[in-house]
Amino acid sequence: MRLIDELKYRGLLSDVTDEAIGDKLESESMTFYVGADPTAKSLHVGHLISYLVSKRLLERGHKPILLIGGGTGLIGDPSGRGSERQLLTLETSLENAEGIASQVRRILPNAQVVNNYDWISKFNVITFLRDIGKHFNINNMLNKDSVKSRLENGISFTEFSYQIIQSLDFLHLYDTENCRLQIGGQEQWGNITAGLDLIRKVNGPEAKAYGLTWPLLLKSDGTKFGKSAGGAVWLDKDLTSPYEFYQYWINTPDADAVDRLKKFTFMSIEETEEVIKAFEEAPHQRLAQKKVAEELTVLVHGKEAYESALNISRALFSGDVKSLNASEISEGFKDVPSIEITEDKLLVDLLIEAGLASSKRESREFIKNNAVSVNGEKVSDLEFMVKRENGIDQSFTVLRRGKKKYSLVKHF
Ligand code: 545
Repeated sequence: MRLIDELKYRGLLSDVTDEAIGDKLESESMTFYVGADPTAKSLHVGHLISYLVSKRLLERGHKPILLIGGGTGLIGDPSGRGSERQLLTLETSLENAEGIASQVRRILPNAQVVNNYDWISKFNVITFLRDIGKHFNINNMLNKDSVKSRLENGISFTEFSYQIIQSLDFLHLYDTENCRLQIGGQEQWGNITAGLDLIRKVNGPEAKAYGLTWPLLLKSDGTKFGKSAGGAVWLDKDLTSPYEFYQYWINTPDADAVDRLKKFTFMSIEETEEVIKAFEEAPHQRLAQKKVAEELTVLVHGKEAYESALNISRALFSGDVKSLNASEISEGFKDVPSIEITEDKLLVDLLIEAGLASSKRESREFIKNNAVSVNGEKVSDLEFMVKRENGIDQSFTVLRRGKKKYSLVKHF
């Protein structure tokens, strides 16, 4: 199957600037690029698509350039936004750019990474207005969706000019790296085509370059993709732990699971179809979600972190928390209420302190009725002491009442 048809099958193709790109991608190796502005210090799952599509092109023999917009980040892309952005300081933009560069290097270790601050910051205003500005027609610029949709509420000259800067990047990479293709999300169409126009104006009408976009990621329930209850799902493990990252994908609603499987995994189409069949026959087994969660957690956090996430999920499901180490406990129980104790205590008293019982009488009842477990083991002894020395790695004791009520005891 041609690469372009595979992208179509996976729901990763929105538009191309020229249908000829389909055969071109089969007959020659093409240098292409995708950009990301360093608006935050980490990428989140919504930005993954850029690097996954790049990986698909790379695996078919094309050469990726991953551009970090240290320069464009200082201007602010109006595409897909209803209002003016807060300007980033130079310091933040360059610092964020570093963070993002190291993330994309981990996902695509063999790709070239560039920062457009390196060339954009060198432009002077006279050459910019004379040599570049002359090629831009204000009517065309006003006609881009990113600008048109903002005219009523206002757009600064800064954001209005953004499309010129992104075009400069394409021209720069076309000239210096023989880059022939820019890819991006659907709302980047205007910026990408502006770049193609500039390349033709500067290099003559035969200059051949292409653009390709993928559709916006949607969720079947209308909520925003990439957000969990705790906010954005980041690729940085200090912002979103590998376990939370894994859980985000496991919790994909059934209605979206096949779409995610096609877009986010690298199984062959035959294998993908087999998983889809198995998933549709028994959706409750969540095979599609598990495949996506596995591949992405391994890709972003590594195999060990994936195994640990799986371990935590299994232990929480079965209640066998003893099999976890202290760091897995703190990851898995991050959202569970916790208390801190400095001395050993009677379980009867601790249940009240932890909010798992409302009185001593109730506490005794729960214990006598076999409803309480400590570190995964049922306790029916009313004299039971919770001791630091019996804690998991002598740091944590997990209390559970009934099926689902948990409390994490931290020993100090
Ligand atoms: C800058 C200079 C270029 C080419 C492209 C750019 C970036 C582009 C843009 N892209 C988006 C973005 O989001 C912030 C990243 C988070 C740290 O603004 N003008 O930078 C997103 N992009 C990926 C996809 C996108 C897009 O990185 O294209 O559609 C999201 O899926 O919103 O020369």
